[in-house]
Amino acid sequence: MSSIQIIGKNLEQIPWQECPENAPLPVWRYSENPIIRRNPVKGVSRIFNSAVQPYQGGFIGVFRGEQTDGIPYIYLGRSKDGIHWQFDPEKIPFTDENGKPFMPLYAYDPRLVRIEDTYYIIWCQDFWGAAIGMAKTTDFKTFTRIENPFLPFNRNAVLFPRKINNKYMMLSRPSDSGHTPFGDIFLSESPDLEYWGHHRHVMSRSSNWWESLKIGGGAAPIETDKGWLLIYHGVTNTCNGFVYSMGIALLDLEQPSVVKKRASRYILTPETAYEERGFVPNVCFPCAALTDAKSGRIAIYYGCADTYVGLAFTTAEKLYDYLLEYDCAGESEHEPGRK
Ligand code: BMA
Repeated sequence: MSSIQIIGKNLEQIPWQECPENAPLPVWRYSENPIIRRNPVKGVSRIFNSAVQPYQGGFIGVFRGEQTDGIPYIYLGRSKDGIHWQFDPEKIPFTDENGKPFMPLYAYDPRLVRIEDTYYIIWCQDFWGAAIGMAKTTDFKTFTRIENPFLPFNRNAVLFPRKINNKYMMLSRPSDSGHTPFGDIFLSESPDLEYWGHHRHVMSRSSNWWESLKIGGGAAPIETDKGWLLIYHGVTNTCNGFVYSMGIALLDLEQPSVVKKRASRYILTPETAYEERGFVPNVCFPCAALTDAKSGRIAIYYGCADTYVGLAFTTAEKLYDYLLEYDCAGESEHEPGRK
């Protein structure tokens, strides 16, 4: 067993189930999955690809709600235990910098990241094509948009939970406007969350079959004494369409475009009925992870088949052991990613 320490708060009430005996992978599913089922809110047929945070002794989250007219928006949900959720009946009422209503044409795959006392929501929206949208809140009542960080096309972004060398850091995956058949993870930094630059390449899709088409950030990186644990998604193509699995990498603490380790094997892949069957079959799409620094426990929230939300568990130690066992990071990945 290795030793790795999560750097962050304790979360005694983290949702948790012990690892089953002979678990084949370092991540195991909650036995009552999926935790959010079809038609969870009036006018919303499916909630998936969603993100949560501890809040006021319980949990709060931003949820991708596919409305019955097919348009995705972000809904707010609250929970006492992180498992049973109550949703607001209306989508999140974003405002612009002047307090006027701001509602993008669509909004999906939200991440929710806390930096100091502010919560940031990062999602995909229309900006003459798919691009990243952002907003902030401190009270989950007022949600103020921030300038779109990147040019189109980009459909997948997640912030780091603290500044690094005094800069905000964001991972994203530049793409095309459709069901992009390519994609690597890049890092951008900003002094103020408005102007982004110093772009660096972090990781490419690889020759490992499960991530050979494209990859993209998942949960906000988890800080540990060994580096940032990045739970991400990797996609492969088959004669029956894309398959989305979860992967794990370890990024350098001070220079996170440097990949220290990367596992050649997935940590979770669609294997259950609720992951294999749904609106888009064969999708495990991680968007958030709760952590308890004291125990090293990690609870992952992931979208299942673009239809449900699932919960899965692991520990920092299990992920790190797996990285040590299956590390495949190449020489070029140990470099900062600048050309
Ligand atoms: C990606 C995103 C995700 C979705 C996945 C599988 O391109 O659109 O929202 O979960 O495809 O359909």
